[in-house]
Amino acid sequence: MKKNIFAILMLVSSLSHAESLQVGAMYAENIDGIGLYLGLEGENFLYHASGYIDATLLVSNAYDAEQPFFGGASVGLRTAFDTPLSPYLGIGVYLGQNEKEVPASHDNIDNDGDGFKDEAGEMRADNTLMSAVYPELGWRIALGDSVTVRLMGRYMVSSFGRQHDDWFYGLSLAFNQ
Ligand SMILES: [Ca+2]
Ligand SMILES: [Ca+2]
Repeated sequence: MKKNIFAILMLVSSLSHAESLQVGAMYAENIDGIGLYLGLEGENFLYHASGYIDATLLVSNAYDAEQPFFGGASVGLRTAFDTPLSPYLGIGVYLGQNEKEVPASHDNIDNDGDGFKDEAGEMRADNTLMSAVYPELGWRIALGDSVTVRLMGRYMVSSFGRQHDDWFYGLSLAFNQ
């Protein structure tokens, strides 16, 4: 998971048209979830739309009781108006995964490469993928030319099923370069 996040951060940092660094935090009450993201947003990605790519960490016991951390990336579009205070609408996609150690002493494979198959206590890493699509809405508040604040609601529709869907409410800050 750490390797993937590093790769995503490298991708984010190589986006040449990006105009601002954004960082944000979200909370979802029903699934007791937390979301953290860090990435880049380009103000005029399309006509009257900004685009972004974020490294995103989602944490919820509802996703996985043993390993609730899902690391991945979000990409999306948001309507953009050239006023200091404006509502906005957006849509995005999240793709992430977690990794946990599970017992592997009955699969006839030497999972840890120590020369012994299925010895007592042998483990393997198990990856679980999760994807989500989300509509987003909120307010965008420009504080001068250098800082933009967003208050947002994001409804995550998860590949894990409807019991994992929830509203995330968040605050993000963008620092214009
Ligand atoms: Ca082994
Ligand atoms: Ca094994």
